[in-house]
Amino acid sequence: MKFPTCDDTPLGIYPVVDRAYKLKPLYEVGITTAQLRTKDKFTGKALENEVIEAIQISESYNARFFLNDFWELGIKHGAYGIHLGQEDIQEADVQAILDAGLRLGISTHTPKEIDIALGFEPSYLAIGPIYEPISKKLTYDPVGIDDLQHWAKNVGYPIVAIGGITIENIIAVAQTRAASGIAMISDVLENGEISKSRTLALMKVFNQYVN
Ligand code: 3NM
Repeated sequence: MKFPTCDDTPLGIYPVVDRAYKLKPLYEVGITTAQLRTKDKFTGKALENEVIEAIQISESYNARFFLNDFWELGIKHGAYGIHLGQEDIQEADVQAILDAGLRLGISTHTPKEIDIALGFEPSYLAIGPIYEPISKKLTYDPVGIDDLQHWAKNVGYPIVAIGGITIENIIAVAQTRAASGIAMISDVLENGEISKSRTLALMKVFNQYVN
């Protein structure tokens, strides 16, 4: 098991959105990696249509599009990659994702979970929550900057930092240079919709430190 890499450039600011239509404004300002995480918002044909729309728009911008959870739909419609949490990874047919040539990202929150994730030789590993998450309650304590740096050093895979990252604290994360990608749900939004200016501000900090 060895998943493909995510190409040469850092993943960059990595927004996680709940609707496919939110991807276009992100790509328009130069976002190169994004994730659709609809959770239980859609089912059946509506979900599939959302996935198709997301993949089509991502392909037209040559963006690295990761689908959260729904690995079968991701394989069927040719997503760039699949992102799975710790429980999902145990239930998914990881071999099928690999055989289809998709990338795989895995969420981790502790050194033990990092070890488990490394067993899958993924394309990247997400570490979080760096700070208290804004949009999701987690049972895990925030990892913080020091542990992010420490854990990332021993991993040997691209890291995505996630959880509570905003324009106010992103400099501390970027300065570690530990992360190939910095992911967020909330801070690219304004009143629930994509804010291009907020996104650009985050990208500016990332590019200053990571590129
Ligand atoms: N996963 P916000 S934290 C989806 O630590 C997600 O695995 C996390 O949202 C993890 O940018 C998180 O609003 C929520 O804090 C990120």
